Amino acid sequence: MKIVRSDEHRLHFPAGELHNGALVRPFECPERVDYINNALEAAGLTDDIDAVPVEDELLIEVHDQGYVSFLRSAWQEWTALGHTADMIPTCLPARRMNSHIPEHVDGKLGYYAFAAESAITDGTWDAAVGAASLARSAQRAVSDGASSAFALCRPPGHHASTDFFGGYCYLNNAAITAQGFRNDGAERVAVLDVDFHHGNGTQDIFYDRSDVFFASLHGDPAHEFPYFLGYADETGVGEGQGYTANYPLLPGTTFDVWLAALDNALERIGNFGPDALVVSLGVDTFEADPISSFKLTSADFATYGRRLGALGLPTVYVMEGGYAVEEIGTNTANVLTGHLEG
Ligand code: 5XA
Ligand code: ZN
Repeated sequence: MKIVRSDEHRLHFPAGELHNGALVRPFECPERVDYINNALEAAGLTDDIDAVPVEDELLIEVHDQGYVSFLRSAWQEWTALGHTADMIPTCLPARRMNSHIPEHVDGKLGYYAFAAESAITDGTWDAAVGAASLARSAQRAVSDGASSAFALCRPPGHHASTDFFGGYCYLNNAAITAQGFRNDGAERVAVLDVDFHHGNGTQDIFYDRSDVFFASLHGDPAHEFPYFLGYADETGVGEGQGYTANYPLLPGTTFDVWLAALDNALERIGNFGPDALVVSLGVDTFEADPISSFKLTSADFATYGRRLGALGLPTVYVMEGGYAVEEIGTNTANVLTGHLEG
């Protein structure tokens, strides 16, 4: 399995995250990557390849041009006003309030956000493009013949849609991977999202398309972030009708229930017949994750990794969430080694 990683992620580390009404140290922190790197080393997953920069053309195939321009220049616009603290959106459009894009940077910040826990800092754009570049590089390696690759993306991406950020996500690395596969010749691509949280951004980006099948297993949005998308009755629209499959699962879900949902999703993916698979790999389904509620053990990650590997599809794993930092490496490496055994 090819591994793609870099240090650019360190450029992004907001001073605080709004969590349960308090400004706390962000759960999505740089040492997550350190723990994963250590575990990859211990597991012998060291077949590294160099990253190449993601093309602007691909970014704006997946994302809105105005949104990308905003992210690129947000920090400069903000600091030009004399602000020194991180950018946290405080005025977001509610129903019937988004017909105009404001000119003031604070207004644009709210317009392009859907959640307020995710700040923009000096290094956010460079780190986000760095993560997207890892995803694109992993996909290129697989399109060029590698059987599988892992992109150690940080910040994660699956909550970012065409034109909004939130849930620690700015650019949608999994969507960039899927679109990259399409551009490099794959007719059909499946995206499987196994993060604890619904991949609302990825779903939204491909919702009206029949060339990208999206399946997600996640905490029921009636009870869990991102609350407003990820319900079972969301199945696609227009050409995309039937190409989205959601498996909302109750808080406290154990591995047997989770695995039954996975098997159903894998059957749907098999019927779709993809040329490539993108896995949004969040390991916040772990029993000790501090912001999630599923009950998977470390051994369970290897079990389901074997199921994914047994599909025999060209596969790119894209890192998403996981906040039990001392176990994040083991859990991630377990999926990847499971895949290679599968
Ligand atoms: O997959 N998404 C996450 O892990 C981020 C959840 C943020 C909740 N405020
Ligand atoms: Zn998550």
